[in-house]
Amino acid sequence: MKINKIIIGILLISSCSQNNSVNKKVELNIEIEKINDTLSKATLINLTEQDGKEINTIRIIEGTPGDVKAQIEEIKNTSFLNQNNSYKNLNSKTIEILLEPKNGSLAKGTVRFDEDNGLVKLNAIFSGLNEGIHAIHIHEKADCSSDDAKSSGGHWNPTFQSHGKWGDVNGFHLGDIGNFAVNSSGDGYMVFETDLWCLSCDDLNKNISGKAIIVHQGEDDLVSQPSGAAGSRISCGGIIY
Ligand SMILES: [Cu+2]
Ligand SMILES: [Zn+2]
Repeated sequence: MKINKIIIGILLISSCSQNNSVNKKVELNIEIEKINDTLSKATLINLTEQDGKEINTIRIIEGTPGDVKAQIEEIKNTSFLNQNNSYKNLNSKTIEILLEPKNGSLAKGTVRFDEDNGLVKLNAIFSGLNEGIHAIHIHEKADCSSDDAKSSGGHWNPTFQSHGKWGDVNGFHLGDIGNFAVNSSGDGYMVFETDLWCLSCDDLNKNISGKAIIVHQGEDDLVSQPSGAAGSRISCGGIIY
């Protein structure tokens, strides 16, 4: 019997935990084998890491190719939503992270990063915010565990510049993405791209993996030090690639 084995991908979910354990890591490896024209088999190996301990669970799914695919999709979606934070596709260097409300807010968001040819694109949508202008930054640590999100540290600033407007000749933090507008329904979006970032590369001055996206209650004035006087942190998500 001929078996075509295809490794379709790895799902990595990293969660800024809301309980005591920090940086819980979940990695889901999926292998799909075509047993014959009507039967497929998927092996799911789920690696979780909590408080330094690694736990492996293995699950086998067999059925028609359609069934197997549907079940995998469901598992991926459930993991993604429940574990709340990131989805990684190894092939396309894409990561999608969910921002969780902080400081008693209802502010949520989904931020997607795509890296291609040295360019990182950010596409983000937000909901549950107050109408108006809100700051968005990359902060130093992918740790959203505290209620005020201060666990994520200050602005990510590997090049030791002053806070400022992105691209300013007098300097700016590499986390100074800027501001976005929110409409009367509480929704907003942000599109941004730069070649000054990378997803999980060796250049510490570019690597945004391990940092956090923070959305603020107020507007970044692009001048005040050290962080633009943007007010409290209302939404947070760890960038774990
Ligand atoms: Cu900030
Ligand atoms: Zn800054």
